[in-house]
Amino acid sequence: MNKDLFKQIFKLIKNYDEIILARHISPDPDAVGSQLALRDSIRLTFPNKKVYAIGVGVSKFKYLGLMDKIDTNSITNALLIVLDVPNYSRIDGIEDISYHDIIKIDHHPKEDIVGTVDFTSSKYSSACEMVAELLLNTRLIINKQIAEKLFIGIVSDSERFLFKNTTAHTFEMAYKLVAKFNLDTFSLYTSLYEKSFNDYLFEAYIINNMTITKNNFGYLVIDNTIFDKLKVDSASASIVVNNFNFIKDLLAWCFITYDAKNEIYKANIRSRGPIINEIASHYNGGGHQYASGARFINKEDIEKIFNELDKACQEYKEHENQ
Ligand SMILES: [Mn+2]
Repeated sequence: MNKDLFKQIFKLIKNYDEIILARHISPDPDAVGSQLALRDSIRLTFPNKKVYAIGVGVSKFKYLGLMDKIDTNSITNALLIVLDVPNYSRIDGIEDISYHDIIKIDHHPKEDIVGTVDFTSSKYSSACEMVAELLLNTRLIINKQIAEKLFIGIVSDSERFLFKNTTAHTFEMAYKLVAKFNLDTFSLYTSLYEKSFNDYLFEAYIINNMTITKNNFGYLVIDNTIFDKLKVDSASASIVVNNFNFIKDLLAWCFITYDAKNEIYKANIRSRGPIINEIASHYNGGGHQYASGARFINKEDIEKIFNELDKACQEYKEHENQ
């Protein structure tokens, strides 16, 4: 356990009167859950501090709580806590914030953010698993609502404990949150997983249109008209990509959407074997070894990224067969 590190984190939080918590753009339940759980815990533990969660609010995660609106000019000497994000370019909303120290809490491979106190480790399934460990081992207070946010983040980022990032420690944190705070897991799963029938039709569209190569790489450039037709959010692609994890015929898969407003292609990539974040990094992306994303402007890059991923599947299979 990271006793010394936790002491340092607690001390730094204690020393600041203004604290800003931030996480990555295009947030997921782990990003929002870890950000708001830690915010609420600091507020409970230190009622006199000014503590704010920044970044764009997402209506589908309203059940986790709301972001704060702040007057950035009033912030003069803040501590910045960044969660679930390894690089400055992907932090949501800190452009106008001046801060002194940084606490970083993240489970992605290390990139350019280095915290004054740095809790970075890819051994954790989620930022929420890290915050749970922090809160359970310091004087930072947890209540039931905070425990719920952390549980949701852990469940979401480990895909219900199915992903390779799930460890005994992941289960231990989930167990402690559920047991200590008597969490109603069924209702939490409903908030997290309830979908419309059209969301399933969107999944069916992907199944019906995906191409699978002889190397077991699956790919699809999603036709934008499908989003209007089914009235689903284009961000759905980044959620449904997780649902293809136990298909025997797939080793890795990539779905591309085109964001017409920002004139950018977005790739969602998952893998059950080949390491993909290295490839994603060639296309202005990154993430985890088996779960990555990329964003690029040139249409020609679609074929290039597909080819690289297909080749990674081929190499993986050759290696497996040796
Ligand atoms: Mn995460």
